[in-house]
Amino acid sequence: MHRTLAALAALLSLTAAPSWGQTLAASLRLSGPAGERTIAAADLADLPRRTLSLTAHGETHVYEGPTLASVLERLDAPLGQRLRGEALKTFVVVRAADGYVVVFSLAEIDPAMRPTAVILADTADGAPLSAEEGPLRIVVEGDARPARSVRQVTAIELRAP
Ligand SMILES: Nc1nc2c(c(=O)[nH]1)N[C@H]1C(S)=C(S)[C@@H](COP(=O)(O)O)O[C@H]1N2
Ligand SMILES: [Mo]
Repeated sequence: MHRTLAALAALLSLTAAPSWGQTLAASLRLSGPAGERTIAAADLADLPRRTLSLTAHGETHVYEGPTLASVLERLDAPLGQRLRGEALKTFVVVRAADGYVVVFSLAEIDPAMRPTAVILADTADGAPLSAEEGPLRIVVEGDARPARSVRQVTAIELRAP
């Protein structure tokens, strides 16, 4: 390709790839007993947000995003007073673009059950997450190691054994 054309193509591909916060550059697959759906940035925008700091490999950053509990409410997860009896076997599978998978029990995530939060972060230190890390990252408060803080989240599944 002609050099000028190649430069123009590169510029166009850059401008055609807006970040998560701007348009539907990425989406999240949510599934539960009622079925599966894909949600976009706009669907997360009005959920209650929290900030959490996470230290990994000697670096600490402040992440912000909707609580995972509020995202799971969109799947009609049995939280709060509904999280009793049979509902306590419910678990949450978080999948990432690189094949990494982490499981939480719903009880670990419910703010009515545990004092520590789990968020689905879309920013770090006030800026959208990088492609290596986001556009969405789980951040778990209170873990001694950051291993469950899943980068590049692609899917969240609500399941029971
Ligand atoms: N998608 C994905 N998320 C992941 C991992 C991974 O391999 N893939 N590794 C985990 C582990 S073991 C650690 S220690 C932290 C590292 O976070 P950092 O990349 O911000 O340093 O990410 C966690 N989240
Ligand atoms: Mo790790």
